[in-house]
Amino acid sequence: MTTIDAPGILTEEERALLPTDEEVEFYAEHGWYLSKKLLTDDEVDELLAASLRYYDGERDRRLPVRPPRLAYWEPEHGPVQRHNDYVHHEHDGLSRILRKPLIGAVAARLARAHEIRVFQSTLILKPPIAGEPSNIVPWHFDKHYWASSSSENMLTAFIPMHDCGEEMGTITMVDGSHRWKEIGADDTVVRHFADRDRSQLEQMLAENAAYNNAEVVKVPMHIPRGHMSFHHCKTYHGSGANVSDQPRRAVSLHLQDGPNGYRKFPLSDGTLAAYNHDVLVRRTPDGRPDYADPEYCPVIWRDGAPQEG
Ligand SMILES: O=C(O)CCC(=O)C(=O)O
Ligand SMILES: [Fe+2]
Repeated sequence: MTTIDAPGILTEEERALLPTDEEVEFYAEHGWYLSKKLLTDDEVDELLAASLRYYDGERDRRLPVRPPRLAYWEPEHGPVQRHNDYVHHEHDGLSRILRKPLIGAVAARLARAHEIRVFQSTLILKPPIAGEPSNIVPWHFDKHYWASSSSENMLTAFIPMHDCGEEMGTITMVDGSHRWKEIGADDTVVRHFADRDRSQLEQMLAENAAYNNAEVVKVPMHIPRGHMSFHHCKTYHGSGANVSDQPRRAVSLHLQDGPNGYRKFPLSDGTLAAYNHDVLVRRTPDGRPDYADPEYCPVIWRDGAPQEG
């Protein structure tokens, strides 16, 4: 039996792969963490194979409605950067690996949380086309588009399916930027980064750094196969061109800590910040979108208690 089939329980070997106290401190200070080898070679093979079947059109279920800001690459979009949201919901083969308890246990240590749930999962492919503009991911932090989430401790695991370095356009962190104070009330920051002007984002990064008397220190994550890179939801990150001769294949697994829930976040235009979940998930007893709906936001780790499912 693999531990994927025994959620909530880690083997002794897996416990050795958790971040140490020093590494948890490092994450708190720097806003990012390169993990140990959390996926076995077989699991990475399985993730890759599942992604190929997904791209061939395999689905175990589909979203009942199309949320307003869904990223959903289809073959007719051609050789641009591919983004597909909700793969943990639509594809059991991908979901099985992404819900590996060890990933949740690492996230729980970093976020100092007792419970970790999936918030979103995006299957990503950067085609090996050096000049492809859509391959460039402009500077952003993920909390920018999670304003309707109450938590400030959410985090993301970036999970490549191969060694991932600079030539592939690996994810790059702005060291310590999660501790910056943000300038100003411009709530255009809550718009998804894909909608934003690229030079505006580079400038926003520089201005925020200056405001914090900080230097912009960019750390490209060199991620060996089976390892993954974690970042805090307020850590600025982005990534560059894929100048290798192979596609850069990854999943961005966005995670929420147990207490996270929907909150009303009014924007300056009078509307409320929203997330795609809001048209999909069940309601809480007080009528809010339930970001703990197990259908879309499954628990992958709970301290000390074997979980359901
Ligand atoms: O694909 C990338 O390089 C960046 C992905 C990203 O923004 C994330 O994982 O939050
Ligand atoms: Fe991101």
